[in-house]
Amino acid sequence: MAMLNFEPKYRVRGGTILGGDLFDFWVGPFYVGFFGVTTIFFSFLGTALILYAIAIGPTWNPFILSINPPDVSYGMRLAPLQEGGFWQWITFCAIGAFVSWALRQAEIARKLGMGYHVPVAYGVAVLAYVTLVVIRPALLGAWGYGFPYGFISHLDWVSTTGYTYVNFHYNPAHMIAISFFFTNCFALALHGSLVLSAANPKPGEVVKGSAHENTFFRDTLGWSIGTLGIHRLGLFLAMSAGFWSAVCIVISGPLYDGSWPDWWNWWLRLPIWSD
Ligand code: 07D
Ligand code: 07D
Repeated sequence: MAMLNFEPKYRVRGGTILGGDLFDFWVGPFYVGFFGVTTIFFSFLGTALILYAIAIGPTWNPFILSINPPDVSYGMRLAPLQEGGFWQWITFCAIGAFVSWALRQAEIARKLGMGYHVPVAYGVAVLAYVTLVVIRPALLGAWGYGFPYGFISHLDWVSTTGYTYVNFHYNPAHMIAISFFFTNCFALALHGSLVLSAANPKPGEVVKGSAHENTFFRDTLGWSIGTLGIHRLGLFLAMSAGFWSAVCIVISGPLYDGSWPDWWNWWLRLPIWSD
């Protein structure tokens, strides 16, 4: 596998988090490392379990197949494989693979002397997943509250869970999460379009840089967030979207199990306008 010209300089052994120099090597362009090995282990085992569970199940139809969590009557106990046990072991492997992947990112960042921004950002997605399949089910007392693994069945779960609280749009943390998702999309559209407009001109025209980009925004709005600033903002918006998503679902049930529209009655009861 050909190396890019800067790679030999950076691909040096040492600085691992775990495993010393045992797996401190590269296969083609991929760094292996201890956590690369655990990622492969958990993802292969998890995928094999998914395929086996589907194979002995009723259908391969992607619109119907679903690997379901155990019935709530099992509480937090282990269930037989075909009654939710597959879901439990697949969840175990998924968390093993996602955490291994985050640690592999951290190890590579450490070896290169970089910040840990990437694993921290990815960690928020993992937190959202763990909230859905471990933290909230544990707080409610049963694995059965986790979401099923199927293309359509997990959408049904979102819908059913949403309607359990009458109208999920009234969940204030859901509002905050959605606003962060929308703002994140808006920021990336502005950033992507700005960089392309400056750095990717028509053939024969001069490539422009951050001076042009900053001037564009200062001319338009009177202020530019700057080249580093836009990336800080993007990271903040994206992590906040995932974080508030985890909050919106973990409070639904464990903290508040009424109807979300009713939750807003405190607003109507404020002394300023209520008799
Ligand atoms: C583009 C990065 C690439 C990742 C992709 C996903 C798999 C699953 C499954 C063999 C943005 C790869 C998919 C490896 C293979 C089997 C059984 C990320 C990008 C392309 N969902 N969801 C999808 C997952 C939840 C919801 C699509 C995963 C929650 C809604 C895909 C998880 C809730 C809609 C998918 C997860 C929820 C989807 C596209 C985990 C709230 C859609 C995903 C591990 C978060 C959309 C048919 C995408 C769709 C969709 C995967 C969790 C809601 C199959 C892996 C329970 C409302 N989800 N999802 O582009 O078309 O993500 O569904 O938590 O409308 Mg989902
Ligand atoms: C959980 C994914 C983690 C993924 C990981 C990586 C692989 C490997 C390999 C590609 C969090 C997986 C990687 C498998 C792939 C290769 C090679 C991401 C996760 C670790 N909602 N709602 C949200 C909106 C309604 C409801 C979140 C909008 C209805 C419930 C977000 C609308 C009702 C839940 C959101 C809307 C309802 C949510 C999802 C509009 C249904 C949740 C994003 C416009 C009737 C979920 C933590 C997220 C949540 C959630 C948006 C409508 C119910 C803020 C825009 C009114 C029950 N909704 N929603 O969390 O918060 O991503 O989950 O109508 O549980 Mg909602």
